[in-house]
Amino acid sequence: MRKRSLALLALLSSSLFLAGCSSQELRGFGFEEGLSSVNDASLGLWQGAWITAAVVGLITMILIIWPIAFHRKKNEDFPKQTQYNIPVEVSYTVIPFIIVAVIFAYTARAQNEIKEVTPLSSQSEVVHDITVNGFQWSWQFTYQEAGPGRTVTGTPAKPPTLYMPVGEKVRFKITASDVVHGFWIPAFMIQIQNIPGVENQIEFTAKKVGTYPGRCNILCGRQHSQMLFNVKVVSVSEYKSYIQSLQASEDEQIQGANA
Ligand SMILES: [Cu+2]
Repeated sequence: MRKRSLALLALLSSSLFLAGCSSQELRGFGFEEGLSSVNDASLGLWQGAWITAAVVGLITMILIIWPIAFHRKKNEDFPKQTQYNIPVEVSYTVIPFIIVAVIFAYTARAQNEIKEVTPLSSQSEVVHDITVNGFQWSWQFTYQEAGPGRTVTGTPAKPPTLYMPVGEKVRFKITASDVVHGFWIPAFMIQIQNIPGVENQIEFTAKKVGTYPGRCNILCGRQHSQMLFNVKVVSVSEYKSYIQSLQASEDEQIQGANA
């Protein structure tokens, strides 16, 4: 028995090791802390939900294993039959209700924080505007600061790069040309649907310089898996010079790979 549990432990730890999880990712259950404002709002909820699930799972497992181990058939006597146990029935109704209510409250709080968008009229803080349009089979990024027509368009062969200034808010307008797509930056814990004829909005701040993969996460057709892009979080001055390079560009339609 002890050998088996040791083997199980070795298997578990090696699988975590092989999965390439850093200690920080392990703590964040697969996500790194402090990468974006959305990630700040969601990570606690994500960790809390997993811990709750683990505790509930453990208690359930004990409740199953305990009677199997200690209340096996002992003799041929017909066991005592019990009907209705009001305290047990009340507790298994009330406890899950409390768990769901607590998770719901934290979810609603995080969601309100994530959905908050600075009004267009607000002059008090720097907010950049980028439109993200999904189409079969890539992405178009339009930076309002670069002026009209300066759209970066990707292709499956040349996935586009989305530039974001570190530490400054970006207000995204999310649209689609044909079918529903899903703008997804896994590391930032962000997912919002691109819906034809609808303009969704999300605003967030990237907090750490680096390059992060982006994907489409709504099955949108044959080449859905090729709808990739990169998010490049750069310093504010680098972002400005990128916008200037877009303005200086001769082409109306800028290929994603140039970006
Ligand atoms: Cu798509």
